[in-house]
Amino acid sequence: MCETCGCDTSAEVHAHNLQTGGILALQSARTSNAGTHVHEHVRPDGTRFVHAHGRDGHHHGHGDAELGGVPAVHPIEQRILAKNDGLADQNRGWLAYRKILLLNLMGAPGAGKTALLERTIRALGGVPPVSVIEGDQATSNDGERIRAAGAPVVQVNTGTGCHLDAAMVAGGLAELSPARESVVVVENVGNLVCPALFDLGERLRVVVFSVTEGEDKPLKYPHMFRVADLVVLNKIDLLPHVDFDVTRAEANARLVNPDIALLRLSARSGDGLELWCHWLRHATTGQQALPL
Ligand SMILES: Nc1nc2c(ncn2[C@@H]2O[C@H](COP(=O)(O)OP(=O)(O)OP(=O)(O)O)[C@@H](O)[C@H]2O)c(=O)[nH]1
Ligand SMILES: [Mg+2]
Repeated sequence: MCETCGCDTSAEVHAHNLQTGGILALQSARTSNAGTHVHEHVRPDGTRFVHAHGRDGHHHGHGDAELGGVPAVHPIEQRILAKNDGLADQNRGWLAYRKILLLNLMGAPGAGKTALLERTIRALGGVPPVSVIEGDQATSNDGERIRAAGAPVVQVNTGTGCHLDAAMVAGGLAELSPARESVVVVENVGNLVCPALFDLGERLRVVVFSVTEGEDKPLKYPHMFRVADLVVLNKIDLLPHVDFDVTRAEANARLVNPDIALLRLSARSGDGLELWCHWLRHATTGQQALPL
């Protein structure tokens, strides 16, 4: 059992590299040896080999005011989170050395995370290059959608786990080998609770929140909105058909996080996509996130 969130992480976590067809078993932050990644590869021809390596990234300061709002946790949970944070710092160092922007894309199941990514990959047209670590409990459906949109992707299946952690992302990064000065987006498992607790080593956190979810979600799941840099309010094409007060939803988000940036968008119609791509491109310059 994962004492942090109640999900069962004793199940095997698998990564599927959709470029090579390789499948490997990953460890979670709970079970991994800090700084060492041991996993089994299955080559496209079906042969297997076990592979272990350390990370060469230097340590970075956490600078993580975002986690200041973590609710009081049990000592075992604290140990899991502390171990995860150490691995996240290693990811951060590895990424900083290569000037890679890691973005953690979170949100409820069906909010439109993959739809947003598909459109983003097509709109950016490779400038900057984007690759994706896809998190889902099961299936490579989203990974296949990302591949069809034109980006390299590793699909991580968490089994019964309800979030990605820093060890899984480290395994995904090792498998992806992203280019220097590129963007890696982690689409986290659809969930408004646990992903907010686990630092992956990302520089930016974005919550996709759709107009079919109800305006009160920032109040009911405040931690997710507290740790986010940006809320993408998605599916605005549906506004004429749903009972959703955009102004109230945005006020609720600002109530829990006065500094949060907000962007209205439709991954269906493309409204707001240009501004989102501009925000993303600006983020790759390493400057402070654009206020929206
Ligand atoms: N009308 C409308 N539908 C959308 C929009 N964005 C996504 N959808 C639809 O919403 C459904 C869920 O979209 P996904 O992109 O799979 O959502 P997700 O957040 O990736 O879902 P999980 O990965 O399961 O957590 C699909 O049927 C999409 O076509 C939008 O802007 N407008
Ligand atoms: Mg998805």
